[in-house]
Amino acid sequence: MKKIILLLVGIGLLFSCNLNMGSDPDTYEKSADGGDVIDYEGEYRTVVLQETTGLTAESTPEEIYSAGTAIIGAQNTYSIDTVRAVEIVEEEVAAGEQRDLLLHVVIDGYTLQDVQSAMNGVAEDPEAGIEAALSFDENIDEDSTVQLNGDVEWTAGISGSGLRFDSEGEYVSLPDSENLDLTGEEASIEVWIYPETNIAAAGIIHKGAATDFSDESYSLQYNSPGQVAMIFTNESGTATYVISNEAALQEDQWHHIVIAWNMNEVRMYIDGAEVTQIKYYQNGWKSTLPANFTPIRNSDGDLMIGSQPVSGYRFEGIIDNPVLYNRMLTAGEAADNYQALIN
Ligand SMILES: [Ca+2]
Ligand SMILES: [Ca+2]
Ligand SMILES: [Ca+2]
Repeated sequence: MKKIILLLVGIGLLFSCNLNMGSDPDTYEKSADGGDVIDYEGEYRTVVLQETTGLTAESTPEEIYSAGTAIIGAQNTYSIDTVRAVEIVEEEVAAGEQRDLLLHVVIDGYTLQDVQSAMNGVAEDPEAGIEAALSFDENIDEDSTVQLNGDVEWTAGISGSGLRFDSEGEYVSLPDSENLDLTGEEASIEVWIYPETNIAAAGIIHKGAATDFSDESYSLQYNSPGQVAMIFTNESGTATYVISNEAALQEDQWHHIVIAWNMNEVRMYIDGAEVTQIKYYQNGWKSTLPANFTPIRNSDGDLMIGSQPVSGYRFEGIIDNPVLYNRMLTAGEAADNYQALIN
């Protein structure tokens, strides 16, 4: 392998490079003319090996992302351009998923969330208040916690790819976890849907898997066909329906839905605009939101995307980018997130 040896002659240049490297100049060999010889590429290879020897098929997204960012840092320190960096990573790291992801971090600027999505099908981002985000942009590993049930198809989404549901028994499931419970004092659900046929009671994002709904804790779904509803089941097991009373969603186009709530209020945003005509149901129709609609009870049931757990209550069309937040999205965020992808 050809090595690049840089001869540093000028003191000023040497000084500035050593500053960049943060290393002790005495550790470098002396060249024939007395100047330091710094084997940038050798140093860089050492870092690549140090950062990647521990990586295995069992490594977490955090470990792989951390190695990737360390490799980028070393790339800058040793002035290795990206083309050369990729060659060196390919020479020093065995081929496989870990190397592919490292290269995505180095070349494509993958974030930790991107690596989580690629490995697990689901990402979290505590700083953004995101408990779970599913981009549906990567083929999901069979050993992922995200399971595709039935003949769910990959198709074009609102951003990258999405998933298409078109018959009974097709849904995505994730096992129960604290991230999915949304039992805190505020939360939001955001999702893009492209309905092809509006079906009454179509399940979009449903927490709970029991066919008698005994473990349902929340359900974003249709009420009548194309009529968006959110159902909260509180700790006493009482269900409150919050239903859009505006026109049904049009078929064969993308719609952005945000449901945001705290202990006192629920706000529903469709296609970036707040829904102002809402009706409520809790053991009968109510003119206002019942005060006891939350806290949401904690369910052990799976999260289901694309269907409720009974036949007939399935969504028909494409779903993309569902996100669960542990905070209320604002009206501005709902509008911005809609505008960011609709055109
Ligand atoms: Ca997507
Ligand atoms: Ca299908
Ligand atoms: Ca739970």
